[in-house]
Amino acid sequence: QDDGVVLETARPKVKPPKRYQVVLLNDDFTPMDFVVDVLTRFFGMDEAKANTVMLAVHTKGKGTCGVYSREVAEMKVMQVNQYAREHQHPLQCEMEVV
Ligand code: NFA
Repeated sequence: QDDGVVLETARPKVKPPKRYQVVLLNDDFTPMDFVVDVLTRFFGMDEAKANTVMLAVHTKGKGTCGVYSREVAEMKVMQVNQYAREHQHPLQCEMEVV
């Protein structure tokens, strides 16, 4: 009888969505406090985590802020770069597929 069960065939064309790392690049001019502000404001980090990530970017040249869907990663990159320009800092944010 009709019990509401629908049998579906597998559709192997459906791929898992790609994930994107949002990365921050080091520069010689952006103040450390501003980078910590960015990391708490846009990436939901607490002060301690933001400090650790900021120092990692400062010493290694680059660092991951988080991993997101393409849409969310694009939005974070836009927001961070706009915020940095508004405050006249050269801080650069990019995304790369993981
Ligand atoms: N290198 C910057 C400074 O010494 C700080 C910084 C850290 C900038 C992380 C950008 C990213 N003021």
